[in-house]
Amino acid sequence: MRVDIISIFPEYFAPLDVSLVGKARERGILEIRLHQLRDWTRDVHKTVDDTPYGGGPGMVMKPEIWGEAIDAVISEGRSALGVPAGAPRMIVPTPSGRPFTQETAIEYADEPWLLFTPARYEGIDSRVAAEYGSRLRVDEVSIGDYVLAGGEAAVLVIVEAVGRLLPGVLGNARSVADDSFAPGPMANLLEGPVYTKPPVWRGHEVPEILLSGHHGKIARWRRDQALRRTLEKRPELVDRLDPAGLDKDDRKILAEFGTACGVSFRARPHDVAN
Ligand code: JB8
Repeated sequence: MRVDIISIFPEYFAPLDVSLVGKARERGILEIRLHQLRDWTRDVHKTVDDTPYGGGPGMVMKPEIWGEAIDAVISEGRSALGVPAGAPRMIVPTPSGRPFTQETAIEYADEPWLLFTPARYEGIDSRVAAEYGSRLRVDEVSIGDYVLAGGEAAVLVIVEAVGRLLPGVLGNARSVADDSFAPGPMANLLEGPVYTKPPVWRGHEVPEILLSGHHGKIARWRRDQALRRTLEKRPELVDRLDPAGLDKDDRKILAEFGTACGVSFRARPHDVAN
C-alpha cells in the first residue's frame, strides 16, 4: 500500500518510523511519503491560511495551495506506482466527518493508495473537497467526538488501524480475528480481560478456568466476560447485536442486566424524569 500525507507538520509523523507501522515500511508492505504543504506556496511568508468569508473566529486553509499540492502528489504517485490513470482514496480528517470505525479501517486496508490531507486552523476551504470529490473518492472522517487542534493525530490513528490489517504485518493473524469490533461470533462485543504469568500477582489470582485446559469452557467464559464488559461499558453496542447470534447463555446474561435478545429494557433519563 502507498500512503501520501500532505501537512504543514510533516515532523508530526515521526512515530510512523516506529513499531508495527515502522516494520511494515522496512519490509516494503507499506510505503509512506510525507509532503510539506508549504512547499507549494509562492509567497515569501509561505502563507497557507486566510480569514474566513462571512466572518467568525480563526483562519481557513487556502484552496489554491492544497490544489497545487494534491495535483503534484497525485502525479508523482502515478509515476511511482506506474498507474497513469490511477487515483488515491483521499481522506480528510475533520470533526464534522463520518465516524472512522473498524469497518472503515477494513475498507481502507483493501485500497492500494491512500492520500491524507490533515488540516490545521478551522479546516480547509470546502471547495477542495468538492473539487476532488468529482475526481476521486473523498472521505471526510472523524475519529471521535472531541476536537483536536489539527488532523495530524487523526492520520496517525487511521494509518495504525489500517496498517496492522495489511497482509503480513501482524505476526499472529488470529489477533486480528479476535479484535473488538471484528466480524464473526464476537462481532460488536468488547474483548474481555486477559492474563499472563504469574498465576498470583500481589494477591490477584488469574481466573481458575483459564488454567483448566478446558478449551470449550474457556471459550464460553470468554464470551460471558465479553458480553458482561460490553453491557457494563458500551450498552449501546449490545442493542446492535444480531439476536440470531445469541445463545441461551448469552440471553441469560442479558436478562440479568435487564435486556433480552438485543432489545433494551433499560430505563433512559427521559423515562425516569417522567
Ligand atoms: C483543525 O478533531 B479532529 C480534527 C480537528 C481539526 C482538524 C482536523 C480534524 C483541523 N482542527 O478530528
